[in-house]
Amino acid sequence: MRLHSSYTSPYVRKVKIFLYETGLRDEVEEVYTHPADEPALRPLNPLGKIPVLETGEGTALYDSVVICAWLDTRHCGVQRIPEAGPARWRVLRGEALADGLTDAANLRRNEALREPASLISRDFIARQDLAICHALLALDEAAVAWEAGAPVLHDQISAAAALGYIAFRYGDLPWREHCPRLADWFRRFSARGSFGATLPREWPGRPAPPPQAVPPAWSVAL
Ligand SMILES: N[C@@H](CCC(=O)N[C@@H](CS)C(=O)NCC(=O)O)C(=O)O
Repeated sequence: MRLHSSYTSPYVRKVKIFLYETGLRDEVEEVYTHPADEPALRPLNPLGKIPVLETGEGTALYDSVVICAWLDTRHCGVQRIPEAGPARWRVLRGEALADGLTDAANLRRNEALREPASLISRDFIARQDLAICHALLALDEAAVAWEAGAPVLHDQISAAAALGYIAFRYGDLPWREHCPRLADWFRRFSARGSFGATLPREWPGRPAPPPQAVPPAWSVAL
C-alpha cells in the first residue's frame, strides 16, 4: 500500500495514527505529495487532495474517512469502528465532530492568511471560531468516556489528529482551561507511540508560513 502523505496535514495524520494503532504501519509506504502537485494527485483523487491510499489492489482511496474505514477491515485486532449498535454511531459521530473541528480550524486559518488583510472576512472568522470552540467543548464532554487502558477507538484517533492540528497551528488558543477533561485525555494520548511518531512539521525547503493576521481567540462565554 502507498499513502500520499504530507508533513502538515491533520487528515493524513489521522490515517497515520490509525496505521500505528492497528499495527499496519509497516505495510504502507509513505510518499510525500504536496497538494499543489496536481499531475501526481489528480489521477488518483479528482479533488487533488491528500490523503490518498493506493491499496495495492488497483484502487486509490480517499478521503481519510474512507481510508480509515477500509484499513479497519485489514487488521486482526479490535475493530476501531464498531460494526454495529450504538457504539458504531457514537464513534462515527465522534469522527465527524473531530474532522469538523479540523475543517473549521483549516478554513479559519486560510481566511486569516489572506492577503492583503483587507480581504479577510471577520464574519467568516467569527463563524469558524464558534465552530472551533463548540467542537472543543463537545469533545470535552466525549472525553469523559475515554478511559485510560480501554481500546483506542476511531473517535479518539480522530480527536487526537484534530487536537494535534490545534497544537500545531493554534498554539496560543487557551482551550485547555475551558476543556480540562479533554486536556487531560490529550496529555495522556500525546504520550502514545502513534502520536509521537506522527508529529507535524513544516515542509522542508518551503518558507515557514506567517502567523494568522487575526489571532485565534476563545469566543464562547462560559
Ligand atoms: N475531508 C478530507 C480533507 C482532505 C484535505 O482537505 N486535505 C488537504 C490537506 S490538509 C488538501 O489536500 N488540500 C489541498 C487542496 O484543497 O487543494 C479528508 O478527510 O481526507
